[in-house]
Amino acid sequence: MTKLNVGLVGAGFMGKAHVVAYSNMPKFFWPAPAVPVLKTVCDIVPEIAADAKERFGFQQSCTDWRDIINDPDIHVVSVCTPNNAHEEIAVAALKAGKHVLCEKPIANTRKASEAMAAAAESVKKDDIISMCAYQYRRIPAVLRAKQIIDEGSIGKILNVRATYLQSWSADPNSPLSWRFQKEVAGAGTLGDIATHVIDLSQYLAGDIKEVVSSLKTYIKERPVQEGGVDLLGTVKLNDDAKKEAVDVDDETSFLVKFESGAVGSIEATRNAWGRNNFITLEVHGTEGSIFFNYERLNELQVCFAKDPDNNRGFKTIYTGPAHFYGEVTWNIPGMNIGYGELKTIEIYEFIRSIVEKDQPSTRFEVGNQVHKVCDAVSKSAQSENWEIVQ
Ligand code: SOE
Repeated sequence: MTKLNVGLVGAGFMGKAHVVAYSNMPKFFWPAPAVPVLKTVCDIVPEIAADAKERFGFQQSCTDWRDIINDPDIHVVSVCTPNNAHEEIAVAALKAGKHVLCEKPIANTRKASEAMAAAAESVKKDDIISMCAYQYRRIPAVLRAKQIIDEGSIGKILNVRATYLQSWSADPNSPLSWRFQKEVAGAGTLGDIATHVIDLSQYLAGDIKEVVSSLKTYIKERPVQEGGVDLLGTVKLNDDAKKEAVDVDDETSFLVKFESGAVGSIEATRNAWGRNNFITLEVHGTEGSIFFNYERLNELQVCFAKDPDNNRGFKTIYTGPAHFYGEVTWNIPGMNIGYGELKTIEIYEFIRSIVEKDQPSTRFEVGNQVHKVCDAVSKSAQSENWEIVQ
């Protein structure tokens, strides 16, 4: 069986998610399209790199990502660094003939996202694969929703309401990690989480053509933590800790018009107490509606207009063996999948794309399209007008 050697850059939270998925993929998907081999892990912090080698079972570790790019035995690169490093690493990896899975958002600036999409385009002829980690597209319930829409069962889409609400930064004493620094993160909730629901909305309803938005920063400064590790609000610092300014948004909200004529709204915040990973999608069509909530990941709600008045309402489809990836994950209804299985499905699609020479649906060009929407959102927050996505 073909083996593909993996180089992982960035051994934090997302690095762990990629490793779990590379390791588990052949256990679910067998025979696997190819078997990933954990070859090199890189982190700029030497102790984290060394620790990740032991913990995750890599053959070696390094602190300079160029060692991965220059290694001719590495076939696949996962980019799990803070956002400002994506472009340099991903472009170098593609140019070196490696397949790249890059965490979202694709990049911090339009210039960088265009450069990444161009680099991916230039190596397409050599069957080099680029992929942006928009893993929520792989949720079986979301795939079923897409199928229901494409079959025409809810008619023409009129409206899409999408939210991505979390609470991990709602406490003012949650430390100032790189996610609150524009230079490193590019944006706050807009890049970090709104991008997921922009991608999902476009996946279900087609491209967004215009937006009018508002960006808010509620907590203007936060305590500075030691070290660069992103604790995602799991640690709270004392009131008397040294504080520094936050220069990104805590909340993004915008109205959208789709190319198709549908309209909708997107909201994202990490300051919503009580909401944890509250990704919701509600789509209203001329013949019915669908509703999805990540906090109930294995369920999809559907309502069909054709049902009799006295019997019409949302019903719950419980995803399992009869749905996408259901037979290879857990083949008893109700056993359910979670974040780990989702990342595993994403890695399967990445490796399958490489082996079948089939560019994935979330290739860099699609990441760049999401970035164009973010640009229009930022522009509109300044101009307070509708802005065209271009
Ligand atoms: C933090 O908000 C975060 O880790 C995001 O960066 C991810 O993209 C999201 O899927 C989970 O939350």
